[in-house]
Amino acid sequence: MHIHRFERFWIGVSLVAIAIFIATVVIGFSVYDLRVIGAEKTVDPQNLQETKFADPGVRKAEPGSEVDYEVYVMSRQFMFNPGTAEPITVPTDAKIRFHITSPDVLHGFEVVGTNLNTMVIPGQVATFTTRFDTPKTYGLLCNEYCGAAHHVMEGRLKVVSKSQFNEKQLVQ
Ligand SMILES: [Cu+2]
Repeated sequence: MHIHRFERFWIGVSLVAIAIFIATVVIGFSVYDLRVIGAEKTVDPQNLQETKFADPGVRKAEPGSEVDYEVYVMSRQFMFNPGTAEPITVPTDAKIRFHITSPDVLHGFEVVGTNLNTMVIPGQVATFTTRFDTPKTYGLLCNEYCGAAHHVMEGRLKVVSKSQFNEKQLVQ
């Protein structure tokens, strides 16, 4: 069978492109510590008032927990609560677990300049655990189109030193 050399060329290009796509996934997971955000926890997005998302914010983890603080964030059109009106404030050198959900539509939650980035799907709780070594204020971005004011949906994550962190501001 004769294959025209241009056709052969473009078949080659598409095979290389497919190989690159597969390689980005494999390298991302093996070298850059990419993880699939766990969607093992589900909630009823109509009934979040019965969950900890009714009173979102930073909480001290239960005694015996593997983390130090738990952060509950509600992503809604078009704000992060907390995050937008007031920053999410967490200390350095602590294991922090984020739980993020949405009562309305699909959002994104990206901590700018880090690899912390998740989709926020109504009915599912996106969870990830992290630790910050140095005090710094990060931007938060919604990176999934969520409606007319999506482009203004942003917030701040403030990492303060352990000594400056005021536990009185925690959600009880
Ligand atoms: Cu958005």
